[in-house]
Amino acid sequence: MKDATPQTIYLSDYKPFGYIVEAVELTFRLHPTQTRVISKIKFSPNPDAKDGEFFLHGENMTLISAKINGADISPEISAEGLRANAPNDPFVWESEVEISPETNTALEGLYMSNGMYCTQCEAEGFRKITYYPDRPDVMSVFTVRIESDLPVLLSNGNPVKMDNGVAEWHDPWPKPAYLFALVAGELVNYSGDFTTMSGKKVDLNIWVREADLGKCAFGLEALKRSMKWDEDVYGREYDLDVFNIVAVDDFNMGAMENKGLNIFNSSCVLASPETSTDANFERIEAIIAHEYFHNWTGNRITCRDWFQLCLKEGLTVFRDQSFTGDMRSHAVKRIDDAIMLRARQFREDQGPLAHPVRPESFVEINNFYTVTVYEKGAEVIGMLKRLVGDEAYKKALDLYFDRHDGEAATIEDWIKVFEDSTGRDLSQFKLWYSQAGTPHVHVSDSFEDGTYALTLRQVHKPSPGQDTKKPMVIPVAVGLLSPNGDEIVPTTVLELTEEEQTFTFDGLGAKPIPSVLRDFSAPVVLHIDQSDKDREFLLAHDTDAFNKWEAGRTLARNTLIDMITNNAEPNADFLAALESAIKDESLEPAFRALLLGLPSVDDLAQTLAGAGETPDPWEIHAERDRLKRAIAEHCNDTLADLYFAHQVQGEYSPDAVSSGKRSLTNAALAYITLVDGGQTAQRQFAAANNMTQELAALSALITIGMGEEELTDFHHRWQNDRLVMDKWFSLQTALAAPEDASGIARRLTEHAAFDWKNPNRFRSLFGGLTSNTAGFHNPDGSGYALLADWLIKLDAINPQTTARMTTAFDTWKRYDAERQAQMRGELERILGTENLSRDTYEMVSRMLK
Ligand code: 0A1
Ligand code: ZN
Repeated sequence: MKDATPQTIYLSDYKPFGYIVEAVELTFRLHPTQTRVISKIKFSPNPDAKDGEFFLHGENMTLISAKINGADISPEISAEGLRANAPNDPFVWESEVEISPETNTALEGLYMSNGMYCTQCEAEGFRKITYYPDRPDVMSVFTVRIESDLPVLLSNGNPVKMDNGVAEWHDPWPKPAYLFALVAGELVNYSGDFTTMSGKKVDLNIWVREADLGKCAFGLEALKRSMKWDEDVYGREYDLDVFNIVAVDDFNMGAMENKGLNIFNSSCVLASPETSTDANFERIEAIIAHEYFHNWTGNRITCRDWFQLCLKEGLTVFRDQSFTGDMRSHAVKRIDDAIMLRARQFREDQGPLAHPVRPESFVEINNFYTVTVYEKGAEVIGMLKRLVGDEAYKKALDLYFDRHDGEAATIEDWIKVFEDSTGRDLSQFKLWYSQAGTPHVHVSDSFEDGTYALTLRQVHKPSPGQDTKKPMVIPVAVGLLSPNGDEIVPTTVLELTEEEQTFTFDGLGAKPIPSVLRDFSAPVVLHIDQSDKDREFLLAHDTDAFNKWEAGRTLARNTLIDMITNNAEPNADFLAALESAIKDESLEPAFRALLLGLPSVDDLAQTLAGAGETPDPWEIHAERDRLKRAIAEHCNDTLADLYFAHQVQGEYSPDAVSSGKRSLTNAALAYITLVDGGQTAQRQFAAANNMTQELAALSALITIGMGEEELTDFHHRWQNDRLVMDKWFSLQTALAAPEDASGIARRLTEHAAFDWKNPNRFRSLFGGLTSNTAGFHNPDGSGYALLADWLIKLDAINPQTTARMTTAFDTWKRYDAERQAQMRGELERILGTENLSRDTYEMVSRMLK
């Protein structure tokens, strides 16, 4: 193994660092292979620490000199850092190290991307820049000097000096090293400003290469909307003179919230109508908001240790979701989030990688930036808010900011704030942070003498390392409808705290139709025996948008499962109910587009596996296709009407209303294409003046095995635009027919534009393939083998992205013996690779356990 023997780190072993860092001064002499980093750090003994050992993290660097209080020392150096004898009084540490950004392909620490210097320090990248106590509970004030001939030199905080070849930055807010950032390059800025609620003007910049200047306007406006929203909704004001965003082409994740200097994967900030889809615009707005919101939830209040990651991520995701809901549509956003959570987080919870929202141990922290920590972490905040109510939530947050500003906090601190401000005992609620797995809630009901009784029972399945679990607090939002469609009991939150509980509603004239788990009030799997008739009723009458959609989705899922397991015909009542719902002009178009979506192949495989069956992705794919065709034929005229009636005319705008209409017409187009031989899609492709229309048409064509000419044309027009070319790669692997997908993917790896070292390009090709569930699970094993070959190759240069992409195999135990054997074989082959990274080692060995 390349890394030292993997060591497991435990939450229970937390100990504060022996020293306080009073101030940090860093000088960077930039050079592609011989960058010098000179540090001067004031330390003083930490009175709260028992252990006074002076250990500084440091990896992949050459120590040139080290001094304590001006005297040269010779510290003991290992692969992880250095140890020295330090005084028991305040002292000054000075060191000079040499690092090589150009050969840093892991994209952690200081590295180069297309001639530009940039950094990524979360979680533990700062230790690749200089010797330092690289842990989030060590916070300090940083002053940074950058020496380079490059024209733009950026770091955190406010600019102090900008002379020829030298820039100085000072960040007055104490921060952990993971929030440090530096950027240097030939960049230009798209700028604007924002006046904060106390009247302070902040300069805003998005730094890009000249060719991308035309793709910054939307991001800047999104930033201003985020700043305003955080003031209006959370009372949080920005706290520096400048806010800089930089777009970087080579980046392992989406973006990073470095104090005052957010660094973005260019795919998450650059946008233009010609090159970006509506979905891209919405995502960019959300990520800009997310990173900006971290300024308070993450930066001003950070995490004591990495086990507390959900403290900043769960809360910040919850905040960005609320923001998107406010900017666009709450109903549509909630449904989108639930689809995503079920597809990815429920999948994680069901498999060998399941872990609590706050894990208790890890080998490589980068492997825990997961949907569980982020998205389930956000669900936990949403449940807390639902349980205490909006007012109490606001009060608790004010207290959180007051009490913990400037601190590195824990989940215990977070819970305490709610307990202190509401007087509620939240010890049982806290189980959401420690128990892994998706709870199941079973519902039964009865009606007698005007009293309706709902019985809820919670069931918890074992997950790795957790065989038995305790009952949790589950907020189940419920409404009751009378048989004539009136809502007789508006949304009420039932608090399920015991294994089984019955809730009653008195004085009812007839047995109501229950609408349970409204707004997806808890991240659980709901089991409720409702007839198709009741679901059709809810699809037509439910006042809760989520459950209205859910009723349609369950009907679709039920008919699909029946088609898969019993070779049944598509349910005619479902087709009729769907048709009347999508015709309903009182429903927003984006919502109707969601009604037209079907559960994915992976989702259906998850459902079948959950019911103890062995799913066959090819069969699921075929039956899903059959249902799609049945919908297309049954709703033929309605789909055509919708397609023409909701076309957006005039100049493109990514606003919620226009993009909602496009999502409806494009959902219709996908069905229309199944029956019209591709004519409508070809026409749309030829006429498109924006990427949303262009890509939707192209996708519809590829799905029916056409689009060859259009793909060539697309390539020809967009070959010089990296982000659009990513779409070109992913479309082909994601939409290929099951039997063709791995062959197409393999051929694309030979394409001249397949720059595999660029994470976006690698992800677009292979992420496309693995999202194509049937294509990836080709029974001949070719999808598995291809992915494993490339993961082994990528691991040698970029462990982080490799490790994340191994999760494509995390469902291996779901499938038939042959597929299982093939996947296990590939996992074992990866694990047996010489010099495998710690990241990939941990992921693969967890999957094989
Ligand atoms: N904190 C960032 C995400 C992020 C995490 C890790 C990274 O490198 C390992 C990079 C970015 C966020 O939540 O947006
Ligand atoms: Zn985040």
